[in-house]
Amino acid sequence: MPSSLRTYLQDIRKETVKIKKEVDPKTQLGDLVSQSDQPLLFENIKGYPGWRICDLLVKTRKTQAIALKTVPDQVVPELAKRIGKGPGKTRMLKAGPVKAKILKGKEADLNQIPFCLHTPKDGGLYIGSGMCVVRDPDTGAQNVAMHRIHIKGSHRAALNIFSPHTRRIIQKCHERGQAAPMAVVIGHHPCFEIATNYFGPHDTYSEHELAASLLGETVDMVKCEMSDISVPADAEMVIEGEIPPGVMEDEGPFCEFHGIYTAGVTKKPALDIKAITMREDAIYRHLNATPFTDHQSLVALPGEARLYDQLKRKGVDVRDVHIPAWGGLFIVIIKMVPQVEEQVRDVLMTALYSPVLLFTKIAIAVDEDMDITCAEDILYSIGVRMNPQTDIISIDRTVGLPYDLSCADLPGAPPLRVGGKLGIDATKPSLLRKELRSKFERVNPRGWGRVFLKDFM
Ligand SMILES: [Mn+2]
Repeated sequence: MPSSLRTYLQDIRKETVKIKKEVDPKTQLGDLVSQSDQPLLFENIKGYPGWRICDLLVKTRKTQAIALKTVPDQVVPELAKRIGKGPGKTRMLKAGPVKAKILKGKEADLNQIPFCLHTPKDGGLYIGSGMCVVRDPDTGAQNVAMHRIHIKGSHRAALNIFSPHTRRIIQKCHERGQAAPMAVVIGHHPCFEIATNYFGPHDTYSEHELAASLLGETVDMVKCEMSDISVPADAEMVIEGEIPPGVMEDEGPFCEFHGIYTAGVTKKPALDIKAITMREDAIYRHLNATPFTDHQSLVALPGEARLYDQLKRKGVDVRDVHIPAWGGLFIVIIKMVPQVEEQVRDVLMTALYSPVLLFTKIAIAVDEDMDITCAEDILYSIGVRMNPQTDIISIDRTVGLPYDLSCADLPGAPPLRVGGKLGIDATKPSLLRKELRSKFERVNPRGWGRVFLKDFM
């Protein structure tokens, strides 16, 4: 059976909390999602009989490991290896599960899908989980990226397009005076969502072929109803539309990845809905855009893997890389064994200016005995192993990140800001200073790793 959202929900069934009580997608669901670490499956959606909604599919290393069929501390090395393989195989089929229902024209009404309100001050209902596919009119190459989609009516939405790849393709269509077709794929195996958040170069293949590499299987594709775009056959649903040249809609406000509203209401390209295809009993994959949800982990994962790869290539004994949701995506943590002290400073500088990361302001290096996903271990390392006199790199007056409201506007040059960078070496003394290094070994209690409280309860 090909991998899909359904095979994945089966894989994570022991981790998943099933909610049978009725939940209102407009007033309750967003809040409930923000309260869980475990995957959630809502089975009773107010106003949408028969629908199910899932979220938090890859919030933790545990579920990410299930998605990639590995163990939690190998998620990043394994993902780096698979991205490094490049494209996998896809094949075109005539039909697939996503074509069980085909709705066109008036029937392609967005109101029938249980879209959710993410936060109370959002400008309206939003799709956060849409994998938006466009096709280059010159080369036929496809690009896939996630953009937030503001529902503006039964057949209209507004798009906030972050991906330069997608923007270029839409512009090409518009320069010819044509509308740009777009297919919004919702709900598939998380490997598709991880691949969709990859933003590195991929001139000869699309993110769907990258997903095939992450999955290690051939991905089945089908043609769209209203355009030449091809989409994964085993997705839950596809919303087909087109972006007409010069038509704009009010978009926002919407909660950003770092948990604040930054942009307010702005004019963004409109998406006119032409068709919806879906499975007979489609499950809506929601992606709540609040802090500490899949919103951050999906953006972080490809960057974590690519920085790991970049450091490995420089000869660093790097063990893991993490961009924690609880750092607003502005902090990157590197787990490594330092050969010499100076190497850590090089690693911190590399991380702070790495082209594979989107938002880095602070880089922290910790040693191989720390749990990189545990905030307590990170703070322990900073508290016990870092000397502020020698272990900090602070660079002031650099260009700040556009979304970082802690940095002042650069007058006359918005959205640029005046910012800075911070590197923290919280590793133990390097391998060169063996004796001193051994003094920093954390003391564990007797029986550590052998006796477990749960066995005594
Ligand atoms: Mn791309």
